[in-house]
Amino acid sequence: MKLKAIIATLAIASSTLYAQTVEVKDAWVRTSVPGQKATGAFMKLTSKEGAKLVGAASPVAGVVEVHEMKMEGDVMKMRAVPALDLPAGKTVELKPGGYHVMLLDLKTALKKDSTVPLTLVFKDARGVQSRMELKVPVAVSAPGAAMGGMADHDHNHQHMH
Ligand SMILES: [Cu+2]
Repeated sequence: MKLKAIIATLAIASSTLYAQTVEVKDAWVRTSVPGQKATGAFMKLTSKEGAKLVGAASPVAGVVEVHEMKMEGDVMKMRAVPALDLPAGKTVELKPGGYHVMLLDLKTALKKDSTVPLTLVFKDARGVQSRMELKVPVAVSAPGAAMGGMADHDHNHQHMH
């Protein structure tokens, strides 16, 4: 399975020369403890032209998926989605409790203040794939977030702008 993922990555490497039209802001990965198998990566994505986030990869995780989280009745459920729509000019927020990039089969504990390499794979309206390489900071909760994660309420809903 890992080999398959590597081959898929190589297959699209040739399209990395296309201009990036997606802006990534406020990316962070949640810390994990030794033995923990999964964590999430969160960020704000703004695509100049319509695009889709169709995949992701990281050397610290065996499997990386784009997930959606939502309430079904009283139960919070998450599931993998094949693609996340990025409408032109609209900022799509990946955050705890919503869309996120799920890092599964973690190979190491992710420590606060370290960084994690993360590759995002986008597909534009013409179906052309492009990759973006990121170094994402590891944090306990969203850096400077106006809205904390589900368990973090130390910011009293201050709106800075
Ligand atoms: Cu998930």
